[in-house]
Amino acid sequence: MLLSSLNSASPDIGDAVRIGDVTLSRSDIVGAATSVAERVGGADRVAVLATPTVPTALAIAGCLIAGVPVIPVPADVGQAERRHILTDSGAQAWLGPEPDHPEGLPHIPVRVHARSWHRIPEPSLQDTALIIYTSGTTGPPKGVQLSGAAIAADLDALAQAWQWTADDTLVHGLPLFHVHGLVLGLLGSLRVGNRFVHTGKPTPQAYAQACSEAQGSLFFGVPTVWSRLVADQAAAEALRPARLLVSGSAGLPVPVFNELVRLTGHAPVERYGATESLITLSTRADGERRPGWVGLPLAGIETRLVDDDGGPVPHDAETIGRLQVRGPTLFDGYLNRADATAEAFDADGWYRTGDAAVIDGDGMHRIVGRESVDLIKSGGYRVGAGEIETVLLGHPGVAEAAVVGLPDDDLGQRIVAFVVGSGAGKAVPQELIDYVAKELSVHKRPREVRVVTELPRNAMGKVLKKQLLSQG
Ligand code: MLC
Ligand code: AMP
Repeated sequence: MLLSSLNSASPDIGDAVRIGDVTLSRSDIVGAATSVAERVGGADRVAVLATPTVPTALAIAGCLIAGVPVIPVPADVGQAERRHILTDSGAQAWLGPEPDHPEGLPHIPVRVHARSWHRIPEPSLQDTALIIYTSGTTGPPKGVQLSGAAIAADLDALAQAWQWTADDTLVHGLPLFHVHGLVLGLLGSLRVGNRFVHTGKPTPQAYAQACSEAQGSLFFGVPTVWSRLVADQAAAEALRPARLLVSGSAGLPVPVFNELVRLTGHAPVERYGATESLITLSTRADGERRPGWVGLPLAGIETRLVDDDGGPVPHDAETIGRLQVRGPTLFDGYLNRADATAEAFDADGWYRTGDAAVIDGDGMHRIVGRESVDLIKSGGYRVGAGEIETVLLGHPGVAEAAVVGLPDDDLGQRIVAFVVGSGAGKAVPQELIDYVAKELSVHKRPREVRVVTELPRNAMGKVLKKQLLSQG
């Protein structure tokens, strides 16, 4: 059973899940999620507008109990991205939080106070549990199909690496539509059986409060969350009683690591992964936590570094190679995209992560960058330059567009669009930012638009993005 703490043998606890100011006991979750499962049991696929709320948690838990694949839709999704996700996934209904724009699909509300105690036959763990949409370098986001078995294997390996037990209280304020907040945070808690607190937003004050008032022990954050925390000395010091701080989704800057040690007394655990592979590398609760390094493979995971010709790369902590991973946590392909799936794997089942890394003689890994400049990580969100460029080109004021991620102290990378205006309309930076926020997701909006007279191009007409990056 994927959400094993929801089995009938588990003791009840009064505050198993707290999201915002709503608290549910374990029996509340079992009863309400089973009621959801009974109502959606016949569906092939449903979408959930994944706001950080109790209806989202119950909708997703209910689908997992029923064996109905669920598509978590970003809470801040815009219209073009929403239409793409719904059409591509074939979702039959919205379950849980009501969308402003249902796009013609029926909406099934979650009844938070409904209770059912029926035993529903357990779905096979081999079946697709979640389809999470994630950006590539070009084109619209792709649906990553994750089985219950992959999720279970990952959560069990993480529990081992972090000494994560039912005695923990896990705290985070991350979105519930990506791996970090949803799979690790919410589903991890429902598997391990620990208390789960979602703070709504991942602010320093909310984390400090959850540590003192809810006795939070295990805290998750993307690097932006940790850098904002260390900028607030009182909030950071309030995390001293915690057991473990975990960072992931993007590289944690070494100065932030050092400030966390100084202010909270905790050397953070850093872990690495992707939607397609789930988390594959981590430092350990009982092992070395080295600033700038993401640790060792989790139980059951193999990694390797290859050069441009596919040959081996020495593990000397210096020679950079392309990182590939293999193991039970990998996805089952992109939905409707056999071409992209074939490109992602080699013949022996190694997943090409697209990240460049080094490995030292002890097997410790350091991520040094991405192979493509067109995949941007901003605030821990993965954003494809191509999808933003396509949207910008659909605006009447834009003739040409090139999007890059420039270094940013707060967000890691800041999405910057260089545009050439067209005669047909006017390219007004704020208007273009709002346009992207409305079409894609609010978090994919460029933070800055620079209107230029021409884009640097090579003789073939290809935009020289490295030249744009140097204008950071
Ligand atoms: C601003 N806003 C706009 C807007 N400009 N709204 C509409 N149109 C515009 N033009 C509003 C937003 O709606 C929001 O409102 C507010 O401004 C701030 O939004 P933001 O700028 O996006 O928030 P910010 O504070 O910068 O967010 C930082 C952050 C966030 C760290 C909280 O980036 C975040 O949650 N990141 C986590 C990403 C994550 O979980 N990634 C994991 C991927 S899985 P309001 O008031 O409604 O908020 C993965 C695997 C792994 O990577 O390894 O983990
Ligand atoms: P996503 O699919 O959103 O999970 O993004 C996956 C990508 O995030 C990876 O391919 C990496 O580029 C990046 N990533 C995740 N964790 C880390 C980390 N700890 N350090 C550096 N990059 C990371």
